[in-house]
Formats: sequence, C-alpha cells, structure tokens
Amino acid sequence: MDIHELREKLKHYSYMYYAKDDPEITDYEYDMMMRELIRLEEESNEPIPPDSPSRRVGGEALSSFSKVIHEVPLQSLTDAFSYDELRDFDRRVKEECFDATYDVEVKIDGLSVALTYEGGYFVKGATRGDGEVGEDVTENLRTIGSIPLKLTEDADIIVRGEVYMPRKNFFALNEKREEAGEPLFKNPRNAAAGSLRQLDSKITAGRGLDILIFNVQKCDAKTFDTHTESLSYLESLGFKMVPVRKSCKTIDEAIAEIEKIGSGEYNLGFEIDGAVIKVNELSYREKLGSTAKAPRWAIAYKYPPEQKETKLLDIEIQVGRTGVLTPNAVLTPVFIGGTTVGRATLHNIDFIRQKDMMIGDTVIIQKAGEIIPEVVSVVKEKRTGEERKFNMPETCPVCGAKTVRYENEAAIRCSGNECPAQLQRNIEHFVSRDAMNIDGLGPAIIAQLLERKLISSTADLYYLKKEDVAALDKMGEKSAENLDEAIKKSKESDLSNLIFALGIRQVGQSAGKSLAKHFKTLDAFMAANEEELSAIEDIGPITAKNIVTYMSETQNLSNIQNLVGAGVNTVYKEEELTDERFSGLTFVLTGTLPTYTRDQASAIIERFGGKVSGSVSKKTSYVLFGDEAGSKLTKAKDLGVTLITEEEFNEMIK
Ligand code: 0OX
Repeated sequence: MDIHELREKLKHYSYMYYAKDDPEITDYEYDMMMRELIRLEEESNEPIPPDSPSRRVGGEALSSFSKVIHEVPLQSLTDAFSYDELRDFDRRVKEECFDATYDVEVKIDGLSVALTYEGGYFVKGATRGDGEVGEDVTENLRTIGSIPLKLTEDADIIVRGEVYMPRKNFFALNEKREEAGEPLFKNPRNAAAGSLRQLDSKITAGRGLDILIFNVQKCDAKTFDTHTESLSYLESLGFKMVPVRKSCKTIDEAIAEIEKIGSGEYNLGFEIDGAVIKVNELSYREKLGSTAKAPRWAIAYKYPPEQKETKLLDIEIQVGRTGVLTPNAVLTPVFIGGTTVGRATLHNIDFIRQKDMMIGDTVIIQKAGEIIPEVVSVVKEKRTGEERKFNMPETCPVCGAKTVRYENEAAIRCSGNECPAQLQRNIEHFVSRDAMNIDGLGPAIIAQLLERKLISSTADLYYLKKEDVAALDKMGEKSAENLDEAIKKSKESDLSNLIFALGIRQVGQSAGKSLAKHFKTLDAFMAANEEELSAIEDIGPITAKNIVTYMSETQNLSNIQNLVGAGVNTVYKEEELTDERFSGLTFVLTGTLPTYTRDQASAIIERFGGKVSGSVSKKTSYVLFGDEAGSKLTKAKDLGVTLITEEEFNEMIK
C-alpha cells in the first residue's frame, strides 16, 4: 500500500472508530497500520500533511502553553437549581420572543475548548480559560481521535465543544495509576483537565480523551436560522456532536426532557453536570442578548445529588497502613449517577453511631460530584427487628492483634507490628514518591512479593534477587531490570526522605525534613529522647512520643539495621536541600487540585523555602488554584495576584 492510500485508509478507520463509535478493524490492526505510516513518512522526503493521521500520536513536549485571546468569547451559563427557576427563565424569554422554541442538551462535565479551522484544516485549539483568554493546547487536541484534522468542506470556522474522559477510560486510567503507585484522579473531570493540560502531548495521546461539539462560535460564510440547523451543518463537516439534544416547543416539554436525562435512560457513558436549555432561533438569541457573563437565551439546570435507597447487607473492615480499621458498607448494588455501586465508606464508628446505622438497615446513598458515594441516612420506618447492631472488632481481622482507640481519635487501630495489611500499606508508603521514590513498585507487585514471602519488611526490598522479581506475574526481564535500578537508586535518598519513609505515626514529610535538618544523621535521630525531640520546631509532644515508642520496638530497630546494612544513605544532604527558590514568596491554595492534596502541595512549597497562607492579600505571591475554587480566587483576581494551576506549579518545582 502506498503512503497516500495508507493515510486515507487510516483516516477512514479513525473516523469510524472515534466519531461513529463503529470500528471496522481491530486496535491491533490500526496500530500496525499507523506504525507503517510513520515509517513511510520518516523515509519519504515529502512534507507531512497537516491532516495526516500520524500527527495524532503526540509530538515534542512544550515548556509552557501560550495564551490565546478568543476571537469570540466562550460564555458561561447561568445555573438553575429548580424547575421554578426554569419557568422564570421561560417567562423572561417569552416576554420578548413569544414563540421562541428550545433545544435541550446534556451538559457534559469536562472542559470547554474552541477549535479553529482554516480552509477546512484544524489549525488551533484553546481551552476556555476565563472565557476571554485561554491556553493553546492545539497539539494535545490533535491527539483526540474524534477531532477532525480536516473537514469535509474547506470551511473557515470556529466551533466549541467539551473535552471529557469517558467513564470507562477514567476507571482504566485510575487502575493503571494505582498499579504504578501514582495518585488517583478524583473524578473524570479532573482526569480530563489533567490530561489536556499536559505539556507532553504523547501523554495526552494515551489518556483516552474524547470531545463532543455543541456550538458554532464563528462561521462568516454561512447563515443559519436555528441552532439545530447549525449543529446539523457541524455534523456534516465531520464533528462528533453532543449526543442528546431535543427540540422542544414548550418549557414543559423541555422539563420532561431534563427529567428523562436525569433518570439515566440515555446510558451516556460519561459524567454530566446538568442539562442546558437553549433558545433555538438565532434571531431571538440576538434579541435577548447577554449579561456581562452569560447569554440570556440559555440556562443550565443542575440536578440535585442523586439519592437511592438500598440495603446495608454487611459492614466490612479494611486495615490501612497506619493500622486504622475503616468500616466499609457492603450494599445491595444499585445504579446511581451512571455507575453500579455496591460499597461505600462509613469512615469510623462515630459516623455509624451518629446515623444510628445497623446491619440490615435500609439506607439512602448519595453521589454528589464524586465517583465514591456516601451513606446519607437510615430509613428507620423500614426496620423489621431483624437488624443487628455493629461493633468494631476487638481484634484485627487481618492479623488477630488487639485493636486500640487512642484518646481524642475517632479511629480504631490494629496494635500488631507485623500485621500483613499494615505491611502492604507500609511498603506502599515506603516506596512512594516523597519517601524513597522507588518507581515501578505498585501495590499489585508489592502484594505478590508479600504473598510469595519474598519480603516481610521494607528493608527486604534491598535484598531481593533479580531473578525472583523477573518471575513475578506481569513482570518481564526489562521491568525487573528497571525496578532493580530504581531500588538501587533509592539508597541515595536523603535522610529526610528516609525518616518520612519509616512511617512513624504523625511524622510527615515536613517533620521528616525538620528532623533530618536538626539531627544530620540517622544515629543521632535514633538516640534522641522525648524532650530533645519536642524542642524541635514542628515536633509536638505526641509526635515526639511516637518517635521514641517506634525506636523502642526491636522489630523496627532490626529493620533499620537491615536498611543501613543494605547501604541506604543515613545522612542529611544539606547542599541538596538548600534550594530556597520560593524564599520570600507566599502561596495561597484554593480548590481541589487534580493530583496533590493540600498537605502535599504545602509541603512542597515549604520544602523550597516558601510560605503557605490561608488568606489572599496584596502580599500573596501566587494563588495555586484547583477545581471549585471559591472566593479566594475571585479576591486574587481582583487584587491582580498571579494565578497558577497545578501544571504551572509543577513547572516551577521541576
Ligand atoms: C456542555 C455545554 C456547555 C454555548 C453558549 C453558552 C454556553 N458542557 O455540554 N455549554 C453549552 O453552551 C454554551 N452547551 C453545552 N452542551
């Protein structure tokens, strides 16, 4: 097959797969053809056309995204939380346009982008940003298979759509991240945002993003009478359109459609955060106009968090790294918010008591934005007398050691030092990025190592035989080699990482740093008494006590001895930690970040000599913002404080 034929074939298969959801060949066959095309293009002297399918695999990594001023602003929507508010909207519309009709669409929970085409070719793609200025993510968008690189007509057009991560891909991605010991994404929206804002488009290419188009932003060559008509035109150009859209003559019809969308009947395969009602006639849209931010011709209905009734069949106990026993609800599986749910966390025994929950109860569960549901209440009227009171176990369900409840703590813990459940979590913690940073040692591999009795402590990792590692499931020689390297390299970690890695209760990353800085060597740290420890800044009396208790356990001491014996570094490498690039800078954190917790981000800032403050002022240097950032973000904008995303923050700490 020649290069042109191969390109045309791949274009067709890609269109059928991504835009039509109707693949004609297997993924393997597609990958092989793509590989062949890339090879032929590399050999050929001809320039690669802008719509070649090979341009979707990702290219050179960028150092930052450049800003894009939107030719046509990407407006936001006014929210409505009740049908009454929708009827008010209808009255306002009808006052000016008595025979207006509506289009109802699902509101996809992703990120809005604008795609620009010139002469039918995709030339630029930008995130919404604040609606006026976004970021150039062209190369990343090119990797999304359902974005046509060339339209069926030579049109000059700008369209708007929503980039999202289908539920299936979200679960697969998190599963992979869990295996690799990487932090999980909280929901598909965060995952989509994190994936689209990658500086390396090859990473975006592997994340399974998709897009649905719902608006013409600019198209000078054509005029349309209605929104519906404009969307049909977009479909004919090759775009993948928002799947659920219905023309409605009255607000009652529109509300009925919103109900239908809310019932889950459409089986969408992606998360939605509402439904949108839009006036269909474009002349009426012009007449109604816009407020400063949002059009008067559209409104978004936000569904109340979905609640379902189900049965609490049992309460199971999970044992965490620090030995905390967490009660989990085992439920009769119910379909809620687009997924089947059979489990929910019950946090601790106080939560169970506050809700007066018994095994066998009928309970109400709710899913509000997050993938993990929560138990909201108990339906006491449905009790039959058969329900059983639940008590936390007196012994650990994994190792049988006694459980204890410390003063002022809701948690109940296992007191066993050799508890296998704790061991798994301890090792996961030991190898994590901010601890000894051993890449490639995910939970599944650790579980296998424990199961095969190849390790029974963290120090054992340093005595593993390469051939034993290579013999593990899903582990080839190359991966075993890499892991061996990563383990060796981790021996050079700083003393602060080692202290954190030991997993002493309440000794987090920043305490690890303070302790290493103070004592300089592991020996000095181990010899310290409570008084000496609590005199150190950041170390309270409880932490000091925990350290002394930890160092009095023979099992812990012998593990440390083995670590030292393996050649793990035991001194504080001062010079490496004198990177004070944030010295004199104050950061404020707001909203939910895609991957870091608030504590993790704060620890990083402090590690580089910066300060973290709770409130925004003129003196704030940066506001690091995530999803659902509230008033702090508004205030920062008002004061002109520099706003940064997690991605930009990561660049600063590279
Ligand atoms: C969505 C979505 C978002 C067009 C003009 C104002 C809002 N997330 O699915 N926005 C809009 O409409 C824009 N429609 C949608 N379906």
